[in-house]
Amino acid sequence: MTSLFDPIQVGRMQLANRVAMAPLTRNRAPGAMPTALMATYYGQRAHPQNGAGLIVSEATAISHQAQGYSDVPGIWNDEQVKAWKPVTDAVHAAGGKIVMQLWHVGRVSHVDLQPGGQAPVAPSAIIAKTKTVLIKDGVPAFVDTSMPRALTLEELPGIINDYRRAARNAIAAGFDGIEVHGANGYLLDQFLRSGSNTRTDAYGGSIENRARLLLEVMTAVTQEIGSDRVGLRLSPVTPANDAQDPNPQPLFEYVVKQLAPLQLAFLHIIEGSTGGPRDHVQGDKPFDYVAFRTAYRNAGGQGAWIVNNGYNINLANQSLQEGADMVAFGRPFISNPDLTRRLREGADLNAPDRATFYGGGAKGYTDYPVLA
Ligand code: 8OZ
Repeated sequence: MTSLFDPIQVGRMQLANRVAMAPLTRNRAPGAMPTALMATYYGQRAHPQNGAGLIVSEATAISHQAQGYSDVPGIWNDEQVKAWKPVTDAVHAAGGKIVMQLWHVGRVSHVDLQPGGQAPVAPSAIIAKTKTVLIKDGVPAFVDTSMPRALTLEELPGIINDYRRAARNAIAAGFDGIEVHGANGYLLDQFLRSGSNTRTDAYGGSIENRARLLLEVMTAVTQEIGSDRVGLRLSPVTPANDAQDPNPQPLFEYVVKQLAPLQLAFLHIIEGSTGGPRDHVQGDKPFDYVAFRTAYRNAGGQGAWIVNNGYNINLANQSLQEGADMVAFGRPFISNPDLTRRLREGADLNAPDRATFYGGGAKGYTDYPVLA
């Protein structure tokens, strides 16, 4: 029987165990620059026996326009590449592996965070009924997102190039690969779903058209750095950030069938509502995750199938027996740098302190205790 604690080859990466650390936004990168404290944080979670076999970095902006929250890191310039190097060095020194999550928030942003105070960009000029985080004088405040403007057809190649540059920069910064953020109601997910995409050109309307930008981005990044170190995160039914689609099953099955020939290193699936109920429904029937995975495998899709959202050890083991290859844990990794060891030994978990999730310093970040 496969266990969470068995090693696995994922694309180019040999991983010590099947526990992944999910991407976690922590807002501790002022000016979009990673810091030494971030190197400590990731290094603490990278031990091959005690920590994550694979760390997915916090969502990282591929351009200034891609930013939607205060103090999230970026990967669009050489200074950022240089500043990320101590993070990847700390993870590798500890014996771990780390991929960078590449992020464009689309409409989930605020004019205060955008270049020149302009409107955020989106598939269509439809405001997201959600909040973003602005940090003023060190205090996080949740504020409404700004009204976006629709991207023109002519602008889309530039967005694809921003992903391409970010993938190249991530490798230059020492990352073992990248994960494209296609989930949680951000730009690529906004294109996928009819609730946020009412375009009448080749990027809106039919499922094929709504999936086009995501597939073009995946093709570009795999050409840039090699498909054996590229993954993608999807969240077929999440309502996060006002993501809405009445018929997610054929949409997401189409997406993964089209991805199969790319031979990605992994797909990373958020089951249910991100950080919430696993049985969340969009449309008129529950999402069939077995049919979804089967559609990918039957189309020849290889690579690891990573599942996420609200897992505990029993659910994780059950999922591995049923065909998942790895399980990602988010919030438990915030408060338990040695989560893998605790799961293996059945030890108690430290509870995370919500007040320190977004913004701040070492408190609630690098100060959680490990087992003796
Ligand atoms: C929490 C707060 C801000 C951003 C996501 C990147 O949901 C996020 C995020 C989560 O994917």
